[in-house]
Amino acid sequence: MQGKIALEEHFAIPATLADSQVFGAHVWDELRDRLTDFQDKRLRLMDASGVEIMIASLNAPAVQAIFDVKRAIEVAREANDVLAAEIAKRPDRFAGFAALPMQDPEEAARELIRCVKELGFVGALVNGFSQAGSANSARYYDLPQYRPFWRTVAALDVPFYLHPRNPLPGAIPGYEGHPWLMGPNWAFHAETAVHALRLIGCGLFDEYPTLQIILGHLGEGIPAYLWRIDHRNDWMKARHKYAAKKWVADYVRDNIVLTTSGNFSTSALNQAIAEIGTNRVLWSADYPFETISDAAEWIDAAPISEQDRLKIARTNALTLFKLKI
Ligand code: GRE
Ligand code: ZN
Repeated sequence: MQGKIALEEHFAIPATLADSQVFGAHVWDELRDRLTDFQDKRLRLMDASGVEIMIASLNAPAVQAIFDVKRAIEVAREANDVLAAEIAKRPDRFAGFAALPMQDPEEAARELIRCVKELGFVGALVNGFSQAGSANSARYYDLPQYRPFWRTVAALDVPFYLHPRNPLPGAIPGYEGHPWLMGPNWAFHAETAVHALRLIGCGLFDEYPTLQIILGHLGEGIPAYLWRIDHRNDWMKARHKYAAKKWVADYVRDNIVLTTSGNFSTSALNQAIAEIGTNRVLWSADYPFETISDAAEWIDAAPISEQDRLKIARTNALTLFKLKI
C-alpha cells in the first residue's frame, strides 16, 4: 500500500555515528552512508516501498551513553538541529523525534519543549537508561527525579519512544562469554522490557494517565508474557507489590503503543493485536538496521483485514501524532 508512515527509523551525526559500527562492522561502508543520508537513498527507498512519511530519530545509544552531562546536552541539541534542518528540506516526507539528555531531567524537559514548540517535532525517542557522571551509572526513568520531566511530556501531549540499548558490560553475568546475546539478538529486548515494566510498576501512569510510551520490535516480548505477569501478580490472591494501582495489562492497553520495527513475524503481529488491539500497533522498519522493503512487503501481504492494514501502516500514526496531511 501507499501512504505508509514509519517511526523507528534512524540517522546519525558525526558525534554519534561510531556507536552503530559494532552492530554492522561487516557492512559498515553501506550502513554509515545510510545513517548519514536523508535526501538521497533514504527517500528513494521510501518511494520504492510506499512510505510517505518517516519519523526519524538519532541512532543508539548515542546521547544516553555520554556520561559527561554537559556534552550529552550539547550532542542532543546538535542532533535535533541537524534533524530539523533535514525535515525543513522535505517537510512532506520527514518528521522528527527529539533526542534528549535524560542525564539531566530538567535539561531534557527543556530540550523537549524546544523540539516540539520551536522545531515542530512530534515526540521523543530515548535509548533506554542514561549514564550520568560515570560510565557505570544507569539512570532509569521511573526514578523520582524524573516525575517533573514526565509532567512536561504529558503537558506537551507527545509520545515517548523507549528505544533499546544494551545493558552495561558485566551488569548481567549470564551474558558473559556469549557476546552474540547482546544487541538486537536478545539483550536489547530484555533490557527495554524491564525498563518499560519499571515505568508501569512505579505508578507513573496513575499520575499521568494520558502518557503514551512507544515500544518497538512488537513490544520487546511483553505481549507474550502479559498474561503471566498479571497471573503471578495475583498469585494466591497476594496483592501485587508495585506502587501502581491497576494490572500491568491495563497500563499496557492504555499507555503503551507498539511498532513492528525489526520484527516482521506474522505470529508476533497476531499476538500483539490479540493482546493490545489494532489501534495500538503501528508499522515501522528500523532503517537502516533493517531493510525497508522487507518490512513493507511483509505488512503488505500480512493476513489481516485491509482495514487493519491501513490502521497499522498509516492511520494509527496519523492519530497518535496528530499529523495534518
Ligand atoms: C536499532 O536501532 O534498533 C538497532 C541498532 C543496532 C542494531 C540493530 C538494531 O541500533 O535494530
Ligand atoms: Zn531502532
